[in-house]
Amino acid sequence: MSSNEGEGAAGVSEQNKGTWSAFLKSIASFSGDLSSLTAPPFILSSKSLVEFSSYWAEHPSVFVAPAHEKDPQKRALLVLKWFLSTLKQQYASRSEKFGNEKKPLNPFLGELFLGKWVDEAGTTELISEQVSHHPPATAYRISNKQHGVYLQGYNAQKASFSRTIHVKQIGHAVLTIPAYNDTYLISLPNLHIEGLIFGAPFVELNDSTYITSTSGFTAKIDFSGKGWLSGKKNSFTATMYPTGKEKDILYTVNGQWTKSFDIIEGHSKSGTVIDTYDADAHPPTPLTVAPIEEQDPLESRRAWAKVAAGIAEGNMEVTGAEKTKIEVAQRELRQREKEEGRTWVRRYFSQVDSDPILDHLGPIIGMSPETDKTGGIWRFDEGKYQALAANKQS
Ligand code: HC3
Repeated sequence: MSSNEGEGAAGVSEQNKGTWSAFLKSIASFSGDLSSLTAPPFILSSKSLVEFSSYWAEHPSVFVAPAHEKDPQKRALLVLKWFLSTLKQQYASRSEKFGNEKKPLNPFLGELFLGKWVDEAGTTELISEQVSHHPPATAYRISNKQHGVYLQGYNAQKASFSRTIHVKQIGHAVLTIPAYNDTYLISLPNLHIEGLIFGAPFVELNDSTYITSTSGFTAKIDFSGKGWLSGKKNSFTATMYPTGKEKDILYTVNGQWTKSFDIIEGHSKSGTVIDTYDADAHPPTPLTVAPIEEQDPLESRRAWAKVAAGIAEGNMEVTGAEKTKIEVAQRELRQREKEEGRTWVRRYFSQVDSDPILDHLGPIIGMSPETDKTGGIWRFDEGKYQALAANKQS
């Protein structure tokens, strides 16, 4: 495990030290679904994993910026810039000052997280739905109709243990800008947990991730962290090149995804810095969600309200009892569906057998659908969405 800049800042209290070391021992042989990982009560979060889809667009202006760039090469660069800007929210916002990454709630099948961001970019809408329970998979669609930018995707995780928890992300995201007939296929970074031994867990990204577009550009992002002797935590280097010509570097982007990064035209050594992104200068726009009492019973914060209250009070009896109620109700629902020969109807998404985007762009970045690990290929169903909207109006 490499050293941790935040180590010691959080840590486990004297009283919890025994439980924490028992937990560390128990995960040494862990592999598979993160949902089956049993964590000590003090490391439980009241936030469900279905909420995590919101991290993709907490800076709506950066999200919609590519729609205003006519040049396809510069547009692809703005997509890369937006993707990099999301990483701090996705992977570090829950443990900003010190390692404090907690175990999120496991969403139940059909769980929803709905909201919108309203700011200078207009209205950006979020729809997130748990589309599969075994294996767990979450799908989402984020849209800004005013600017014509649409993102959708789904993800699942597989975990293994070797000195720490390693998480492989399965799934992908697809960004479309219909005005230019542009589609970008985005792969998801693998990660591992650092600071576990100090009781101050935080996420570090590893390996590489890609964005490739129908307009003919590919970006490769290589992640690295702080090693024993060198390097800074949360570091990356990205290069963008015409698809298939990895050596013809158009742009290099490097820096720390939690802090700032430089965008360089050409190679990092010979090129000029043309833009800099500083995460601190871009506070996120808060997501608006309906008040709990107005939410649908399947909406995450309403469904988990009693569990969340138990966690907030540190009352593990209430937390456990309320969690069990949800799990039992879910098991009964599945049993009834089985008896009646039905399956759960996803509200906003549908399963598809294949997807032309994946077929076309997937091979460029070595991606093929792993349907056994995500319960299928999931796509936003505009028909379902329109029918729901029409129903609401009548
Ligand atoms: C691994 C993770 C759950 C999955 C989280 C994902 C991959 C979900 C999709 C989002 O778009 C991106 C994302 C960000 C963070 C990932 C979480 C970090 C920690 C959590 C584990 C299940 C918790 C492990 C337990 C412990 C002890 C570290 O708290």
